[in-house]
Amino acid sequence: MILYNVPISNFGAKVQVALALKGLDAEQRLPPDGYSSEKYKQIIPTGTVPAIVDGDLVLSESETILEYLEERYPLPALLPKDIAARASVRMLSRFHDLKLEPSLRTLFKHMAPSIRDPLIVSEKHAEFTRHMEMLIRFGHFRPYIAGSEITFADCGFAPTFLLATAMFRALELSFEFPKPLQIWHETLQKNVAVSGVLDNYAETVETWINFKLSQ
Ligand SMILES: N[C@@H](CCC(=O)N[C@@H](CS)C(=O)NCC(=O)O)C(=O)O
Repeated sequence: MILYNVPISNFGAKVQVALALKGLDAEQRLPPDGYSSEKYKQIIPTGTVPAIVDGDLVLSESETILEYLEERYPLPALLPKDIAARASVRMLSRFHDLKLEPSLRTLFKHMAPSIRDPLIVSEKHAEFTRHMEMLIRFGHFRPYIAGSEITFADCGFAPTFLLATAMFRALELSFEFPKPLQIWHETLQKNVAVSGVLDNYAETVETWINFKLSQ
């Protein structure tokens, strides 16, 4: 399997966490000429990362990739057996992709002080905080986001919170990690597969932020 990714992508890290949890190896490649390039679109039509190629299958969209990995490589399972619990995992994971993460993504282009718009920064920080509060209300955190077992709902949130913590610190904005999330984070760190991916990702994030702050 080939995983097309760029090291700073939190959606790429989400797929890496899922691969690590399943004990799967993928050859990691950078998109030729960068994502969105014509050359890359000849391989991955959406031009986005992350994307995988597994035999004849070409797949983009992190959530679809996780669903595919779960069906193709069912063990260890990252979805619970119970139908209602599976639905909760999917809902939480989509909440990450479609609600929480996009407020952070908007801030990527405001990390460089020279082109920062303080109004957008403060709006998106408030939006992210509201979504965090929402998550605390409907997440389970016993001890994972969706319940007692690690699931693919944990895969997206872990890199995004790491990124958010570093970005808000660099922007000198408050970002309180609520208690249930602190416990969740400590539990995840004890998982060697997850912490291996997150440690590498933390280094990439730090380098990226230092570069942005110098611009
Ligand atoms: N919904 C996508 C989002 C991935 C995403 O936004 N990737 C960015 C890089 S981090 C990208 O490929 N951007 C290029 C584009 O959207 O054309 C997923 O879950 O995989």
